[in-house]
Amino acid sequence: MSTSIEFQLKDKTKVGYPKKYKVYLLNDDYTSMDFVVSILTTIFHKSYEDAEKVMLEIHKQDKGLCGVYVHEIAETKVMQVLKRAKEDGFPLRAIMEEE
Ligand code: TYC
Repeated sequence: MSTSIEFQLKDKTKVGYPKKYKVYLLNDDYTSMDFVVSILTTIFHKSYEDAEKVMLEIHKQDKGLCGVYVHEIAETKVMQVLKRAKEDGFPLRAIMEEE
């Protein structure tokens, strides 16, 4: 018995690669450099040295790439940054852009 549900499921199957999203941190005048480094080591799993480099790049260029992820993970990273920033009283912002 060939059922229409079978065809519906097949038609909805996604093929190919999922879209990727770049997550950036943005510069501001109030967030401490140490806090940004701690965000980069804990949420984005950078080494201390890489975290310092990215933090300084953001400080000088106004924005810096922290990582590239599928949509759900990128969204989670942005939310984690905003939550930690709020808890610590910093205005740090994170954004995501389709790659
Ligand atoms: N500009 C901040 C300062 O001078 C440091 C900073 C770096 C803030 C990166 C945000 O995403 C940022 N304290």
